[in-house]
Amino acid sequence: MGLTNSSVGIKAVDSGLVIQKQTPEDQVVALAGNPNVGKSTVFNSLTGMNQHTGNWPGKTVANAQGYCATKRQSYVMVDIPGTYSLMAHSAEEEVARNFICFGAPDAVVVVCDATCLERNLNLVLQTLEISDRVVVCVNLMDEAKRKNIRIDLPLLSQRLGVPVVGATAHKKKSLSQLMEALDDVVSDGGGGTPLRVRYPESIESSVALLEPVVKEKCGGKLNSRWLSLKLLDQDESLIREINAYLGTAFLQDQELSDALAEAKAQLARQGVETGDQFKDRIVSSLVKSAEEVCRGAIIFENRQYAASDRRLDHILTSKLTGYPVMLALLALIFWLTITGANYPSQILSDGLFWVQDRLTELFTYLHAPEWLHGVLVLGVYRVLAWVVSVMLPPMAIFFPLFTLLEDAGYLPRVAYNLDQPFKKCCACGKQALSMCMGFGCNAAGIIGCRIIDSPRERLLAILTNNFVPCNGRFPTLIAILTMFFVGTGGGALTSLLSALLLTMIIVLGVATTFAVTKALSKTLLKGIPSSFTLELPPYRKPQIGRVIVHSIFDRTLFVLGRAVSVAAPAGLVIWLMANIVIGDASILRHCAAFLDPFARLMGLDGVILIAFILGFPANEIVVPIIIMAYMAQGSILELDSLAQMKTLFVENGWTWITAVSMMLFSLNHWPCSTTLLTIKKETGSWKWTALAAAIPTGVGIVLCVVFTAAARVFA
Ligand SMILES: Nc1nc2c(ncn2[C@@H]2O[C@H](COP(=O)(O)OP(=O)(O)OP(=O)(O)O)[C@@H](O)[C@H]2O)c(=O)[nH]1
Ligand SMILES: [Mg+2]
Repeated sequence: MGLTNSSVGIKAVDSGLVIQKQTPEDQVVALAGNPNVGKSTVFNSLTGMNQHTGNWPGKTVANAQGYCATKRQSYVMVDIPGTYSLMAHSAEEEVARNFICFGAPDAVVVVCDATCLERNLNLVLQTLEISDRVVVCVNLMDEAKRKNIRIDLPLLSQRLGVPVVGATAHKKKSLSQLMEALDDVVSDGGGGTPLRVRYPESIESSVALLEPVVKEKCGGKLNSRWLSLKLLDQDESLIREINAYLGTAFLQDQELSDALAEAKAQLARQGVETGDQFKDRIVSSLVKSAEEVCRGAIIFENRQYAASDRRLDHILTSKLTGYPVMLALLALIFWLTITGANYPSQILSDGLFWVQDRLTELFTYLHAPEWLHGVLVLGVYRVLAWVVSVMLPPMAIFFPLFTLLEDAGYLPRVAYNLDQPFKKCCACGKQALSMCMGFGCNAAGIIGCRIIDSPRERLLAILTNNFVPCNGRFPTLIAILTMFFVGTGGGALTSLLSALLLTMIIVLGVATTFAVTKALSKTLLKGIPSSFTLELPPYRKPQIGRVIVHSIFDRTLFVLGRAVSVAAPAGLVIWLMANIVIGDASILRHCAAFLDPFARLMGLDGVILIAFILGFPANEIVVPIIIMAYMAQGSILELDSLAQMKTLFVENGWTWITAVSMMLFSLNHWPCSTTLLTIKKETGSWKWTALAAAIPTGVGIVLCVVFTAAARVFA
């Protein structure tokens, strides 16, 4: 599509990884493989780390390292992005290729999908061209068994000349064979003679001509046969990397240039053009070799195994049912979240506010000064208590549910459904995936945009990611919806209404994403959409136990940690602002009064607007700030239920118009500081970062002003 990274001012993705060994004896092992075969799951099982996993291709976009050891050897494992081939096409494929080719790993584990092994062998065969120290890990053996696929691992190992082991990645025990094979490979090279693909005679003879010179010039730093093939292949980005790796003098060497010209001339004489024709022959030889390796070693006892997947796909992605099912699932998740969160929220809030009373008693007993009680208990503690009791339960329910859908393989179906509308906006269907990741955290969504190959489309996705609310904003939306539109009485019916309204808000967010994407691609980021093929991976049974444990312990604890690190200091600052009086009012009041006239135009008030501004470090603290500001001058001193919160808001002049405007602005305003820093990192440009803040803020202001004006006319 003609736009380069530099023409839209977006930074190319670099792997950003410097391998750090714990001891000099550590062996560096690359975990390579096609997308979505379980590399990160193997990595997590071996290292105890928590790389993002889920059932769709393209989650890992940058290298990550972790450590593990056997009785014989210690390792640095490197989890790299998935790639179908070492002839990289996209940014994250380049990251993978560069690490395998130039990262000098001591060994490479190629993780394969047992249910489509033949296709995975393409990468195995290409890796064998670079390194002898390879172990093939046939993962997803449980899925293969379920689908009645029998695999003769010893026969495959014999044919490939390297160890081939089976695994079921999330069962750590099943990885013991892999580690044994790895120990052998790093200690004595594995013992076998790795299979080398034979290419057509025309190519082989040119390689034979070039290889001796290449061998002499590259000083043994790279495999000379592979390097000769790549020089003939003329893959520009790879040649740039080779040049950088070997030093610029390498390609300028006269003898090498002459030999290369001669080899190309010989190819031409044999009727093979360099470029596409050359590549095609290479690829078809690889495919043929993979076929030969698999012949008789893989037996499909039931070819019909995919039929139920196809039936389900028909329901989830067809024109008639795709969208309704998508909306229904979204509403169901919200309903379960809202209903399920009610009780723990109430229990937590009762408990935490009971502790607040005891703390107050303690301060009184100790005759502590009133301001100290104010700062610590009414400031720091109360904001924390609010964040924990109101924010935590919905997140602890929403995350596992969302992750279960992701693990089962639903996300790529969403991308498939939304591909057409995104194309109509001249964007990429994969934007649906980064958008879904934004539900959890916009910063994560922005990093996820790396799966989009075209820099223009990646930028579109980055600039619009903020239109889906992250988990810092969900609970705010739920609380306001419940207070003002559904009623705080609780019960299944009220939560159903909340869930439906929340679904509508999300649909509005998605619609805004489309509108802004389209506007940008007609103006600042003009271009034609690139075509992409997103694979629909097979449905897999989600790891329910692991998902729940992971969500509760990691994500929830992460949120708690963030609450302590952001909400507590914010509580302190806000309490001070609300209680230090200058002239006739507190600092907070002065600031709020200054912003008030503008905020009123948007249907808000000065306090709400200042809460959004002070909530820049984390969206979670916006509502606590509002509460604190109102309470500093209000009559209510206890606040342990949504009903009381509503009373407080109404006392401060809130109407349904304020509530809607607040939700609109919560959905559409600047991203939090973490997200903006991530945007700066990913785009390498302050200009795009500023735009990423300006666009949603502009949209939010316009929506709020228009809505308020209209509502006041009709109300
Ligand atoms: N049933 C089963 N599921 C597995 C196994 N290994 C991985 N999975 C699931 O397969 C999905 C993909 O796993 P990941 O580890 O994210 O795959 P990846 O190769 O790192 O994917 P990318 O980073 O996107 O290339 C996840 O939903 C895993 O839970 C396995 O052995 N059996
Ligand atoms: Mg991964």
